[in-house]
Formats: sequence, structure tokens, C-alpha cells
Amino acid sequence: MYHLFKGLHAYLTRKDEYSVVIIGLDNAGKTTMLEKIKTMYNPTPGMPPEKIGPTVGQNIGKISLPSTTLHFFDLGGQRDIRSIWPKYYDECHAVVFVLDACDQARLSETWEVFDEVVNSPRLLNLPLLLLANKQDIPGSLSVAEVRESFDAWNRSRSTRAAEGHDEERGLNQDNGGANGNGGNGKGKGKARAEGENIQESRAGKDGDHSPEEAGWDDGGARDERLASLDVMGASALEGTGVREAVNWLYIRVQNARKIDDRY
Ligand SMILES: Nc1nc2c(ncn2[C@@H]2O[C@H](COP(=O)(O)OP(=O)(O)OP(=O)(O)O)[C@@H](O)[C@H]2O)c(=O)[nH]1
Ligand SMILES: [Mg+2]
Repeated sequence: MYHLFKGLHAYLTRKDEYSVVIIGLDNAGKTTMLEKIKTMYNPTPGMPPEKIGPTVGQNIGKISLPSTTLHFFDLGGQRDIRSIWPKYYDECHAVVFVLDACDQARLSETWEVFDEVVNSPRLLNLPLLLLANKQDIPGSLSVAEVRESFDAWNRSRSTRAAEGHDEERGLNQDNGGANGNGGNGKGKGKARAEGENIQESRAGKDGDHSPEEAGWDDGGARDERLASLDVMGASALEGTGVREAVNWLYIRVQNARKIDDRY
């Protein structure tokens, strides 16, 4: 009987566990955000901002919500450390990408890094939140401005990619002419083969991943992802927007689980 009650109690008090990775450039405020979340949700407060230094590796934290435990993995954002991020992708249920909304000088770098995250096939169906941090600093970009900045970067990226293709095609035609292939089918075949090489070299940047894993997806999935991208403003220092972000995670991980359960 005791075991029956113990089992029943364990079943009724069981919590679903989800892992959330927090990534973004160094100095974006990821650790400050995690420590603020701990302070707001746990009986023991997180580390005060003045004690936080750059993260080398990871910081972890967990919070308890109704029937749910969220485990956070705050990963270092310095350039050399970013290569560890993908190692967490398989095990996580949601991603928070934190950006420093007052560091306009690094926006382009931010978007390049964010774009790789968006393109990563292993994250394709996971909830992804773009958090525009440091809203307490006057002059920081608003949520609308952050979105506009990314859209503008994205448009110029597409233009660059199209120009690259045109240039490549021109080169191939030139080569084809020199080889006596002209603009015939062989020339086209060569262009395709070179395109495949480009895919591989992009993959090579990501270490031992296949081209697919490295995230070379310019198709509908990426567009869909971007169209439904959620951007929120926050101040990790003051705590504004933090509860909204946690609520967003809470709802989205459970919805994602329900969709998963259907298959
Ligand atoms: N004004 C303001 N400063 C912030 C905020 N969040 C973080 N900071 C400051 O930004 C600096 C970097 O914060 P961290 O939390 O260490 O940044 P990080 O993203 O974890 O950086 P790495 O660990 O190097 O990847 C610190 O000086 C923080 O006090 C914020 O919301 N507002
Ligand atoms: Mg940190």
C-alpha cells in the first residue's frame, strides 16, 4: 500500500523537465539574465551583477514552475567559445538568443551569428526567442528597431548572395568559354558542382558537421522561422521583461512537447 501511495504521489507531483540554452555575443548580458531569473524565481538569489565576469564555458541554473522545471544553460559568447554552442542543441527544448540592444557597432556581427543559429537544422522546430537586452540604457534599440535591423541585414544578405551567384555564373561562363564548353549543359553542370563545393566549405567551418547540419538552408523553413520569430525587450539588470520571457518559454516548451507527442 505504501508503495502504491508513494508511486501515486510521485506521479502527481512529477514535473516535466526542459532545457533552455541562452546564447548570444559576449557582453550581451546572458549571465546577468540567468542570475536575475534565479533571483526572481528561486528562494536563494542569484549572483549580483557586479560579481559576474565573462563566461568561459557554461553557467547553469534551474527554476521550478507549475508542473515544470526549466533548466538553463548560459553559454559563453566570446568568439572562440561559440563553437561549443552546437553541442547543446540536440538536448535543448528552447533557445534564448540575447543581444545587446545598445551596442550598435556589433549588430552586424550579432546578425551573422544569429543567422547561423536560425539556420541550424537541429534547432529548426524549437522555440527561439530573440531578447533585446539592456532596454534600461537610453538610446538602446526598441523591439521594433531590432526587428527592422535584422530584416535590413537579411535583405542585404540576400542581395549579396544573389550577386555572388551572378558573379559565379559569369566566371563559369568565362571558364566554359576557355574550355570550349561555351554556355552549354556542361558549363551548367560545372556551376552546380562548384555550388556543392561552396556548401561543403560552409559546412567545414562548423567542424565535423555535414553540410545539412551546418545549416545551409535558404529554403522555406528559414523564411517561415523568421516570419514567426518572437522578439522581446528586457533589462537583465533591472528585471523588466524577464517574467514575460520566462512565461514565453514556459508556454512554448509545453506547446512544442504537445506537438511532439502527437507524432
Ligand atoms: N545597463 C545594463 N547592463 C547590463 C544588462 N545586462 C547585462 N549588463 C552588463 O553587461 C555586461 C556583460 O554582462 P554579462 O552578463 O557578463 O554578459 P554575457 O552575455 O554573459 O557575456 P559572456 O559571458 O562574455 O558571453 C556587464 O557589465 C553587465 O552588468 C542590462 O540589462 N542593462
Ligand atoms: Mg556570461
